[in-house]
This record gives sequence, C-alpha cells and structure tokens, in this order.
Amino acid sequence: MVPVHAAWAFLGLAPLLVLGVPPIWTQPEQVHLSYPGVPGSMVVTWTTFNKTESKVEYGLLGGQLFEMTARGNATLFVDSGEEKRGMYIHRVTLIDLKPAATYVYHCGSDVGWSDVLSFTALNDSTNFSPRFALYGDLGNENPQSLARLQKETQLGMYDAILHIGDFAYDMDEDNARIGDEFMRQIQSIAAYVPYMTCPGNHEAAYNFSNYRNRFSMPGQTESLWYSWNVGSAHIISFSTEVFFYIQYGLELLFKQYEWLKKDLEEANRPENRAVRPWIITMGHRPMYCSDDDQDDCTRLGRKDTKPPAPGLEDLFYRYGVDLELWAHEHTYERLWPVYGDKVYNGSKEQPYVNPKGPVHIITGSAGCRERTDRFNPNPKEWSAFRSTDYGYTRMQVVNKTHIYLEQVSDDQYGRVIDNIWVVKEKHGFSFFFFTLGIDLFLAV
Ligand SMILES: *[C@@H]1O[C@H](CO)[C@@H](O)[C@H](O)[C@H]1NC(C)=O
Ligand SMILES: *[C@@H]1O[C@H](CO)[C@@H](O)[C@H](O)[C@H]1NC(C)=O
Ligand SMILES: *[C@@H]1O[C@H](CO)[C@@H](O)[C@H](O)[C@H]1NC(C)=O
Ligand SMILES: *[C@@H]1O[C@H](CO)[C@@H](O)[C@H](O)[C@H]1NC(C)=O
Ligand SMILES: *[C@@H]1O[C@H](CO)[C@@H](O)[C@H](O)[C@H]1NC(C)=O
Ligand SMILES: CC(=O)N[C@H]1CO[C@H](CO)[C@@H](O)[C@@H]1O
Ligand SMILES: [Fe+2]
Repeated sequence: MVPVHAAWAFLGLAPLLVLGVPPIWTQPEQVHLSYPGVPGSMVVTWTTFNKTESKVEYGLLGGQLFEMTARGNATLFVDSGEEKRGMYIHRVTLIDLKPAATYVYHCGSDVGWSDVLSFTALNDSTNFSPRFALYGDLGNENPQSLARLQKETQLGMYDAILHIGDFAYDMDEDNARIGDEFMRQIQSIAAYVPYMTCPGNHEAAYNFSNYRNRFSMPGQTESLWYSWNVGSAHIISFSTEVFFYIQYGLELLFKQYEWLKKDLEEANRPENRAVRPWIITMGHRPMYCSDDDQDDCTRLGRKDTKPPAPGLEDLFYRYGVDLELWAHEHTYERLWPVYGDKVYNGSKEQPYVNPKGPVHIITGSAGCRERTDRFNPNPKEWSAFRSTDYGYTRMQVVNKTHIYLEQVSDDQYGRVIDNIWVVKEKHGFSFFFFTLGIDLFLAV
C-alpha cells in the first residue's frame, strides 16, 4: 500500500507529468469582438497556431444552435522577436444581424472550436442609449479592475468597451507570449461586447506590429485611427503615438491629421450632426493632466505649446468636439471644460451645462505592473476631480442632449467616486464661438 503522504506527493507531481504534451495548435483562442461600423454587423477575431479555416457558427439566443455559418480569412502574423513566433489571426465578419438581438456563437473550424459565447448586436437607432466601460493601461500583471469588468460585462451592463491604449505590458514581450496571454485574459470581456481600441506607447515595439495585427478596428488603417457611430454619438479613435514615435514615419502624423479633419468635417455636416450631435474622441496620451510627470501632457498641440506638427486642440475645438477621453496617466482626472489652458464653464453653477469648450476625462488606472501614478500637488484651475484609486469609467450616451459619466473605484469595491452629467442643447463650433462671443462682449 502506498503511504498517504506518498500518494499526495504523487498527485502533486501530476501537473508536471503532462508538461511534455503540446497544446492543440488548431484550437481557437484569444477570441474578441469589434464593431466594423456597418449597422447589423460584428467582427469576430481569434488566434490559432496552425493554419485552419476561419468559420463562425451562430444563431439567435433561444433559436437553433449554430444555425448559420460565416466564413472569413486568416493572416499569418510573425512576431519580430528572436523566435519569430508565428500565429494565424482569423477574422470573420457577421452581417445582417438583427439590431439588439442576442446571438450565441462559437468560432474556429472543424479541427477545433472555441467555447460557446454570446453577444448582442448593437441597436442601430440614433435614439439608442449605449452604455460603455472605458479605461486605459490594463496589463497582464496586476490587472486589478479585470474581475469586476468581466462580471459586469457578462451581466450585460455594457454595449461596448473602449480600451484607450496600453495593453498587456507589453504585447511583444517574451516573443509575444505576453500578448497571447493578455488576449486570453480579456476574452471574458472582449468575446461578449465589441472591444474598441486605440494604440498607446506600450504597443510601440516593431512599429506597433502586435497592436496592428491582433485587433480588427473599422477602416483600412490597421486599427490605428478610425471612427464609428452608435446611438447619438460619433466616436473617433486615433493614435497620439504618431506625435511621439516619429521614427516610424512623420508622414503618419500628417496623414492622420488630414483624416481627422475630413472625418470631423463629415460628422459636422448639418444632416449628420442633427442625428449624431455628440462627437467623442479617444486617444491615449492626454492633452492635459496634473500628474507629476506633466511633460507628456502638452505635446499634442495645445494652444500654449509649439508642436512640430499641426496640433489637435484647435482642430477639435473648431469642429466642436464635445468630449475627449484619454488614459496613459495611471490615475483618474476630470477637467472643467477647457480650451487653450483656460476654463470655459457653461456657467459657474453648472459648468457642464452647455460647456463652452470640450470636456476632458483621463482614465488610465485599470491596473498594470507600473501601479498608479502620483499627482502634482498644485493642479491648475482646469482640474476638477482627481483620484489615484484603481478603477475605470462608465459612460452612457443617454440621448441627444445628455451624457452621463461616472468613475468606479476598484480599490473601494466598486464604489462610484465621481459622476457628472454633460448637457448640451446645441453642439458644434458655432455654438462654442457664439457663447464665447457673448462672454467677451459681456466682459467688455
Ligand atoms: C503547427 O504549429 C506549431 C506551433 O506553431 C508548429 O511548430 C508546427 O510546425 C505547425 N504544424 C503545421 C502542420 O503547420
Ligand atoms: C433600439 O433603441 C430604441 C431607443 O431606445 C428603442 O426604441 C428600440 O426599440 C430599440 N430597438 C430594438 C430592436 O430593440
Ligand atoms: C509603420 O507602420 C505604418 C502602418 O502600417 C506604416 O505606414 C509605416 O510605413 C511603418 N513605418 C515603418 C518605418 O516601417
Ligand atoms: C468652473 O466651475 C466650477 C464649479 O462650479 C468652479 O469651482 C470653478 O471655479 C469654475 N471655474 C471658472 C474659471 O469659472
Ligand atoms: C434626455 O435625457 C435626460 C436625462 O435622462 C432627460 O431629462 C431628458 O428629458 C431627455 N431628453 C429627451 C429629449 O428625451
Ligand atoms: C484574400 C482572401 O482570401 N479573401 C477571402 C476571405 O474570405 C472570404 C469568405 O470566405 C472569401 O470570399 C475571400 O476570397
Ligand atoms: Fe501610456
């Protein structure tokens, strides 16, 4: 008879005994969703390590399982690390989805399927009130907000997630195994709602190749900059990193600027702005912040700085951008409406009711190995609320005049530590300019 302690020792070794067995290289993993910008569609993206077909089998919740099949393609992504690890990134676009209907799906091929997952197609009405979770700077190690985000996403609290740059820390590390592990880690969020991204500085390795290859954002820019519509909002995602990594091409900075200008012009056409009055931007490195590493927060062309290229503050102001979402600083900070380093409250009593400049939110404290940042003890007058707690932001674009934002502290077990309503009866530059004109007139 084997003594009891020897049996335990044997069982303890059990995990080691399977170590030599290779994984199933045809098994899908790292499943995530994105919205390609066309009503009634959704893109499913995943990875296999051997080349396989790319299929999604799906059906309406409560209907016949896997009733429909959609096919797509896989691209070979070879990491630029020493091992030159290769993997196949599969992309399948589902079309003709019923707005607001819930679908059950799995992805893969006949040599390996993912778990059974589900999502709800976006409601394509401009009266829809989409709910978002948004954050930046979520890593593999110390991803403090992840469990709460997983549970809330699976409870159906969000219609989309915005990840405002800085993933994994860093996706290219350990020959991109950190990227794989991160994408596995977020599957429990990203396989259920569109996971919309923009690049951050932690994605810079090999010209952002992990970022460009792993995500599937709308448009033809390898996910670097794009825009999409949901409810009464037009959401623009862009790369602040073109201002910093000019070794990858200064022309990218100008290309993006021209694209932004065109996109904003289009969004401002009266017939478009009438149905989607909210213009919201997301980019990784903020234009303003009061963390003690302030140097990063002035280089996007604020009025009081001299950038090497056309700046974004004037552009966004001129086209009446309402809300600017940022991350990078591992803190949460809300600003009073601001332009050119000056506060433009709607009124002293109700600063966010008809604000006369864009509202900025910096939310980069989801959790990563770099922990949280510290604040400068003497913030400027535009700083309205600050927190160094780990957490993330919730946003609801309620209707054409009202947006609600709140900050969740994960340190405080999910307590809401800040909230505002941004109310706007009129949108656009002429509105900023007109009210500003009145202020100047009254000031004379
Ligand atoms: C399957 O993938 C593994 C790991 O990438 C690789 O070593 C192997 O050569 C591949 N086999 C085929 C048939 O592609
Ligand atoms: C989409 O949202 C609008 C506004 O809330 C609602 O009236 C409509 O019924 C929704 N559509 C579906 C298919 O649920
Ligand atoms: C970096 O990637 C972008 C996007 O694919 C590309 O346009 C640019 O030419 C690349 N830069 C270099 C130096 O390869
Ligand atoms: C903006 O509004 C807030 C809240 O009422 C107030 O504390 C702040 O002083 C105002 N700033 C300016 C410059 O009016
Ligand atoms: C928009 O939402 C706000 C907040 O719920 C509400 O007070 C307001 O009446 C709504 N406006 C319209 C036009 O429905
Ligand atoms: C480039 C390429 O292979 N495109 C294919 C992607 O998948 C669709 C759907 O199966 C095909 O029609 C395309 O030819
Ligand atoms: Fe960053």
